Amino acid sequence: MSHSSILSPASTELAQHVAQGLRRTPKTLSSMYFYDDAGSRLFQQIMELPEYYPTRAEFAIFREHGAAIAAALSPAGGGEFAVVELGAGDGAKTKLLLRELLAGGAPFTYAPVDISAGAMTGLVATLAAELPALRVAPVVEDYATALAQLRTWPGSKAVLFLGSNIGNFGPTERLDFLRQLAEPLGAADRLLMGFDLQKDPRSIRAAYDDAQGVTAAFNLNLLTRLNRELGADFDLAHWQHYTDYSPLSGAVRSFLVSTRAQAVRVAALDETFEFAAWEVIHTENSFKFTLPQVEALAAEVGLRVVTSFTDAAGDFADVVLARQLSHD
Ligand code: AVI
Repeated sequence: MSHSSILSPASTELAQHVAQGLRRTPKTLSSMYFYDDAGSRLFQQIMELPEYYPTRAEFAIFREHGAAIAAALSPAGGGEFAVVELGAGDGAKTKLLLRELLAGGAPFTYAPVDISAGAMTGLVATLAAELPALRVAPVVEDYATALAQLRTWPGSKAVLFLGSNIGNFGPTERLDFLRQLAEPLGAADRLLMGFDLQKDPRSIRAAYDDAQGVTAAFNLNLLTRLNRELGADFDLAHWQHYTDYSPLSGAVRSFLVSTRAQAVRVAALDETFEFAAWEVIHTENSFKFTLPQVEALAAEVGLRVVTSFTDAAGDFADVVLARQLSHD
C-alpha cells in the first residue's frame, strides 16, 4: 500500500500544503502546522522561558486590569453571552479573566476553540477542577471552521484572540482574518485581541531564539511531524533553526535551514525535494505592532478601539474592539 492511500483527511490537507510550499521559491511552510500535540507541548514550554516576555506581559495585564477587561467585554444589558476563545491552548491567562467574569455574576458560557485535541482535553479537565461553576462548550477545530461557526452563533458574544496570535498572519491574511472576525460581530459584541508591541529589537529576537533551544525544537518539530504523518525522511541532524527580527517591517521571521545539500523524499506525495546547502524553509512570521498601527488596522476592517490595556513596561497590549458606529 502506498503512503498516500492511508492518509486521514487532515494529513491530506497537510500533504497538499507541503507540496505547494516546497515547490515554491523560496520554500515555505505555515506555522499553523507547528501545533500537533508535541508542538503544543513545546509551545507551553516556550511560554515559560525567561526570554519569552509576551505571555508574562499579558498575564500582568490580566492581573492588573482583569476586572476592567471583564466589564468591557460584558454586554451592556447584562444578558446571556458566550466567551469564544480562538486558539485557547492551556487557557492559563484566560482563567484570570474567567474568574473576574464569574465573580461579577456575568451569565456566560466559555467556548474555547483549539486545533489540538490534546490541549483541549487538558484545558477542559483543569477548568472543571479549578472553576467548577463555569459552563464550558469546547470546540476542537481550526480557525477557519471556528470562524464559520461564529457567523451562525446565536446570541451575544465576546471573542478572544489572545497571545499575539494575530502576529502570525502575514499582512494580507491578517486583514482577511480580521474582516472575517469583524463581520459576525453585533453592535454589543466585543473582540479582545492581544498585540505584541515593538520594543528593543534585541529582546524581541531573543524571545524567538532562546538559550535553551526550546524554540529551535518547536520549529524543528514540524519536520518530525512531516516524517511521521507524510512518510518524509528529513534528517534532523542536517537542519537548524534560524530567526531574525526586522524593526522596519516589525516582523520576526523564522526559518529551517538546510545545513548541507540534500534531497528529502515525501512518500505521501511520491516526490523528492532538493535543498541547496544553506537553503531555507520560511516557517513563521511573528509581527510586532505599534498602538497607532493597531488603530489603523482596526479602522481598515470596520472596527474601532473601545479601550486598550498595556503592561507597565509597554511590551504588550490587550485591545477591546467593537464594530464601528454607523453614522446614518
Ligand atoms: C502563537 N504565537 C503567538 C507565538 C508567537 O510568539 O508568535 C508562536 C511562537 N513562535 C515561536 N515562539 C512562539
